[in-house]
Amino acid sequence: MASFDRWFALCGALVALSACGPDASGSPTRMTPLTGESQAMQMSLWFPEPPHVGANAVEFTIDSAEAVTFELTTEMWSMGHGAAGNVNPTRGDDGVYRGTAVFSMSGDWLLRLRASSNSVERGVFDFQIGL
Ligand SMILES: [Cu+2]
Repeated sequence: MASFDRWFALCGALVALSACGPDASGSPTRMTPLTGESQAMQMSLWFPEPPHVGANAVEFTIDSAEAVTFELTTEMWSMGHGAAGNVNPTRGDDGVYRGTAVFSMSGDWLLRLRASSNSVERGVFDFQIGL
């Protein structure tokens, strides 16, 4: 379960985020949401499966009922590259946004979600992901 050890270490390094780890049901794949904050909007983000090298499903909710669009990018800033194949999240009928984040190698990544509504920038949510 080395991947879980790394996941918990990552959570410890995140600042001002809520508790990380499996939910109360003990499910090994559903993580307690992380929380990002940007201007007047709050985001709760989680990975249905522990983050890994390759394509990762990303899910989140926001506390806004208005139409918000998101651009999802991934960046390995230490090496100055991103990854191809990210899929911008779209909002499902259940209110949950779902997208895909690609991490093309192990190391530290930045997952960035840039929010806009009606072509007006609403803020940027950054999550540090260690693989
Ligand atoms: Cu790299």
